[in-house]
Amino acid sequence: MRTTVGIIGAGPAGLLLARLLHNAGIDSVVLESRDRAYVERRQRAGILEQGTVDVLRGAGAGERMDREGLRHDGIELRFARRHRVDFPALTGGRSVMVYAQTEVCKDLIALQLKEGGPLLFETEALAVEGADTQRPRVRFRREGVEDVLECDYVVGCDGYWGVARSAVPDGRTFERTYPFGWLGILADVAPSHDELVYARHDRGFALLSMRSPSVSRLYLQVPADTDADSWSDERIWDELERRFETDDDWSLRRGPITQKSVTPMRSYVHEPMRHGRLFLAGDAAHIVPPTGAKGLNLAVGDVVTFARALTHRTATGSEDLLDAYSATCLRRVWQAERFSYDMTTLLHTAPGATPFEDRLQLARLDRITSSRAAETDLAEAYTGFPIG
Ligand code: FAS
Ligand code: PHB
Repeated sequence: MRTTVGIIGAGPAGLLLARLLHNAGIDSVVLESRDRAYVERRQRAGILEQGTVDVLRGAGAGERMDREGLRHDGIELRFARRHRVDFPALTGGRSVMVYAQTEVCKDLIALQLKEGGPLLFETEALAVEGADTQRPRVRFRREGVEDVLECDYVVGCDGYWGVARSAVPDGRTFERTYPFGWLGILADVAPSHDELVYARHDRGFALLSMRSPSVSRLYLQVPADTDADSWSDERIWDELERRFETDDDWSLRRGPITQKSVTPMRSYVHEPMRHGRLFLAGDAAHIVPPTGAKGLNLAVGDVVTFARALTHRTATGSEDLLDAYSATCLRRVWQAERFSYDMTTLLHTAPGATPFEDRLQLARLDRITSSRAAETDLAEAYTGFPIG
């Protein structure tokens, strides 16, 4: 098999890249180890930055998002008091969209199968070979048979556990793991608030998010080694109620929990994001804790940067933007790592934290909610750093 761009992984990074290349008239083949149903059902991100919304619209993949997505102009920070952060007022009009990663993937898969290049599910990439040659190859297994995909470029969009990163020699990694995780639930109940609520509480962090006007998505900070099934539904609702408690008449609606799982928390960056004709994008190169809602949006930034660079090379013969790919992406990645780390340490109670550290957290929250400059910094970061 031969193509211009071999894409490993059909998560949001791989699927959007195939779409952007298709729109630029550049061939690609996507290899995905799981089946379609799994990829479309895998619960992950829920918030799209303004920039991501613009990219999906520009790629012709925004129709259902605009019909079913929920535009949000703010979030609430809740800590002993309630404070709304007004995004458009602080950022000159920017907002975010509540539209789940599952739905973004469904839309891109449907488009790819309708008008894009080959998208091969249940096809596992085994290795990337010859990345430092003009003809990199992806060795893969499909229906038990090994084969090779010959390419001009390979883009590893295969997530943190994928194979592409191991084909980048002498990389440097930067990592921070957190002694807690998120117990996340999906519940068939109307969200108890019309915007996301980030709650800092002495008992731990809690997040109220949503998937639609009838489906809530909520998260609780729990010890990293927590087994989701060890928490009864009642205990989850009781704990959420305590962490979101206010001194006004706000109340949390309860409903049937349809899914629960624990997500570990990690900050991770691999440098460089390129080796020869192999490029890394998304979680294959970097992981952020979900507190800043940046994971999916960073992946979008990487593939937009790659598609622009290859389109530029195809049109002009210049490798400049391809050569700048890693540095361009890493500048944005480190800003998102910083913001996600700040939000995580601001809102989670670390085991063994001293009363002094608790006071510092509250002082930081007091500063953000009483200084326009500090609040603007958060609003700009949350609605998204510029791509490329
Ligand atoms: P993905 O991991 O989404 O996709 C990689 C794809 O590559 C997968 O489909 C995988 O099956 C495939 N693959 C792997 N190895 C392969 C191989 N050898 N051959 C072929 N295919 C292969 N972000 C938020 O903002 N909010 C959240 O609440 C949130 N929750 C998350 C929960 C979890 C458990 C995880 C892991 C991440 C979460 N994230 C969240 C971050 C998430 O949104 C990621 O940033 C996003 O999925 C990154 O997209 P991709 O880079 O495309 O990687
Ligand atoms: C989600 O809706 O899944 C979500 C929203 C905001 C976050 C993390 C997750 O910061």
